[in-house]
Formats: sequence, structure tokens, C-alpha cells
Amino acid sequence: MQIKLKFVGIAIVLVVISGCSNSSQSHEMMDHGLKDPNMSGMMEGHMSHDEALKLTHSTGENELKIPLELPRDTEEGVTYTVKAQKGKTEIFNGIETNTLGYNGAFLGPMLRLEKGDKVKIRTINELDEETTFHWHGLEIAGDADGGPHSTVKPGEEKIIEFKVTQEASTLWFHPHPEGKTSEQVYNGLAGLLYIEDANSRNHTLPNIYGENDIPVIFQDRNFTSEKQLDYKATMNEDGTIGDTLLINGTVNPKLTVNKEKVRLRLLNGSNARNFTFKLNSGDSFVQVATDGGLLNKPVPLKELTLTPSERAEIIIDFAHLSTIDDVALIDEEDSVLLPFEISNDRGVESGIPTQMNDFSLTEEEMSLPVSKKVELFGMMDMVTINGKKFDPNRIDFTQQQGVTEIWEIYNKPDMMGGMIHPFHIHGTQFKIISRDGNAPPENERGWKDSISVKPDEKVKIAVQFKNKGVYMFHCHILEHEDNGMMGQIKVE
Ligand SMILES: [Cu+2]
Repeated sequence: MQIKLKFVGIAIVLVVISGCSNSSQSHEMMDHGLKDPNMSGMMEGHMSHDEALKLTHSTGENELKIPLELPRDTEEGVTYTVKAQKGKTEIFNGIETNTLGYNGAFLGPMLRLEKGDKVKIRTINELDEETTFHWHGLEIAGDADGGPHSTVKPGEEKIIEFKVTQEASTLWFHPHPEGKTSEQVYNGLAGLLYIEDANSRNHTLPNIYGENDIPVIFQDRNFTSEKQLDYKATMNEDGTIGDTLLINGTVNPKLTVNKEKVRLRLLNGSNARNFTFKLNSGDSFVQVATDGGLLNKPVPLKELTLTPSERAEIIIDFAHLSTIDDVALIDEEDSVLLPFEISNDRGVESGIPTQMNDFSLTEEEMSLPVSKKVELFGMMDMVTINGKKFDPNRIDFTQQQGVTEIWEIYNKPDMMGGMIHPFHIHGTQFKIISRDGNAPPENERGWKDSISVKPDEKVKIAVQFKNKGVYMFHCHILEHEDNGMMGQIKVE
């Protein structure tokens, strides 16, 4: 582990201060039987996520669970019921873990929508506390977006209606109640929203759900010695990091694949951890989609980084790897995330078109001046946007519906150097114009709703809202969001 020496002194001071001011927390942690590495993770978290607590290797003893595709409520129309509920889940053999889920005990189903669909979703809250239903990446009116103003009380329900106006993409949904998002997501509330369109159906990309088109939701967690999720004990103001990886809620997962092209729809559903994905064989894979749609051309990559809430669709060609033995998806620390068991079955024939989309930056978008500036700053519970913390009664920006504006997102470093903040805007898919004045990397030349912003980096994006309403923009380190690193834009 590489520790930046200049930070160590400050970090020690911080640890001492937090130890003095909050000694009850460490007692609580010990009482809950949390493992030692957790403590070091917390200390490291205060410095930088560059030195995040290492993930335990997946033993590959459990086949990856695939979220169920949620059936519609009726034959006619696109109507779904999504219920937030409590449950008990056997994550570890023979042990029940208390969890939250949508339409089940843990995590959620996949809802499939088609561009042009008129959709009705009945949302029901069966939790003991308020929640909201936020549709991450969906271009939807502000009052249906499920931000912190749209609370659904325990036992109550709310119906939203919208038309799908955006292209094929992998979106997701999760709660967004003020100050409680991180805990509710941590305990299991997250589901998938797939959008299809004529373009995505025409392509020969692997598209058999659960066979060669696989959702892969990465979430790191800490478990107590009783194998429970204890958010309060493990919580880190700078973003809660765990040593145990769950993929689609599966601990120690493996994925059995045929010798064919397999599309993995990667979602970083963690509260705070960044992932850099690689194949341990050194083989490359191709990225075919960003958060909000297909890339124009497939982009070959040896590694890919996703910050919290970002998605990417990649295709691994298991028929043409340099080896078929012990192939696994690993992270930047070489922790084994997802081992693959490659069968001899040749699967189905699918391809990767050379031209998949017609995404472009217009001359107008390239030449417009910056009209909105967002400065991300701070750490732990002292995080701000433009020097302010979230106030539900304050509108920070206004923008006209259908009008493109250029936003500049700046991550202002602090005395310790700062950290990456994943920046997300609700209700829109936007385009990256530049990173520090340079064209974005090829695999970011597509629709985005969340971007990583490095310390001292300035990212220019072209933002347009198709609908009206009040929307959040915020850091997607969920603890930063809950600590007020969030603002509001009113689209008129
Ligand atoms: Cu942040």
C-alpha cells in the first residue's frame, strides 16, 4: 500500500482528533464486532480513497445472482409496482442478514422500458421510515424524479407517470431521502432500469438477459462478526468503504460463461469506492456504452475506472482470450472481483458493430461560454458546493427547459490534496466537452449523468433538461450527498 507521506502527519492528527471527540464510536464498533481492517479503512478514508481498504478476493464459490426482470402489472400498458421493503437474506451460508430491497428482500429487480413507452409506476413504501424512489439517469419531470422533496411515508404509495424520451441505456433506481440516502442504499435499496430502442434492438450486440447480457452491480460492504450490515458502526463521513464485495448481492461470486462474447453492464453501486476494472489475463475488452447510451464506436480498453453511480457496458470475448484458466475481473489492487468459469459451449453468435450510435458535440455546444460554475470542495462532513451546504428551501440555479447551457465543474483541492468527487445531475443526460481543456477520453464520448472529477480538475459539460421541475445536482459519494454536498436547479 502506497501511503503519501506528506499526508500521514495530518491524517494522524485527524485520527487523534476524531478519536477524542468521538470515542463512543470506536467502542460501538468493537461492540458490534467489526473487523480491524475496517478501522484502517476509516483512517485511510479520511486521507484519500486512493488508499482505500483492500477488497477480499472472491473465492468464486457462489454463482452470480441475476436480478429478476420485473413483470408488468397488466398485459396492456407499461405499468409496474415497485415496493421498498425490509427482509432477511442468506448472503452467507446458513445466516440471515437483515436487508432492504425492492419487491424482495435485497436489492431490486430490473425494469425494462422501451423508448416511446408511456410508463406508470406505483411506488410503495413498506419501510419503517420515509424514503423516495429516484430514477437515476432518467429524463423525467422534477416532481417524478424522486429527489428529497418527493418523500413517501411508511405505509404510503405514490404513482408516477412519464414517457421514455431517451435512448437505449442502463439506468438504475435508488432512494434519495434527505440525509438518509447512504444508509438506505447501503442496506440494499438499488434496482435496475433498462431502456431499449430500435437502435439497440437492431444491433447484434449480446442481448440475452442473464446469459450473455449480464448486469453486474458492484457494492462493497462491511459485515459484523454476526454477518450483519451495521451502517452506523461502519459509517465514514468521507464515504463508507467495505472490505467485502457483493456483486448483485452475491458474496464470493463467480460467473459461468460460454466461449462467446459476453456483455457486462457494470454499475458502481457503492457508497464511495472507486473501481478500476481489469482482466487478470491482461486481455483487453471493449466498452460499448456509457451511462446514458451506446458509444459511436466500440472502445478497446485494458482497464476502466468507474466512480460511484457511473455505468459502462463492456464486452469480453471469451472465445478469444489469451487463456481460459482462472480468468477473472480484478481491480487496481489485483483483488479478484469476479472469477469466470468458461464452459466449452460456444454460445450464440453475436458481434460488435463498428458504428453503434450518432452521438456528437455540436459546434454550438463547443462554442457556448460557461454559464454555470460548480465548485466542489471539502471532505468528511465539511463538504460544500459553491461554498454552501444543501438547503431544501434554496434554489441554486435556474435553467430554461430545452436550452443547452455549459456547466463547469471544478474540484477545488484542499490542504491535503483533495479527493475525487463523482458529480451527478438528476433528470438529464449530458455531454462532456472537455477535461482541463482537453477532449474527453474516447470512452467518455457518449451520454453521461455522472462524472468523476479529480482534485484540481475542471470538467466542462453541455447540459440540457427536456422536462421542467426542481432537480438535484450533487456528489455521488453518498455520505457527501447526505452531508450537504448537493444543490438544486429549477428548470422552467
Ligand atoms: Cu464528494
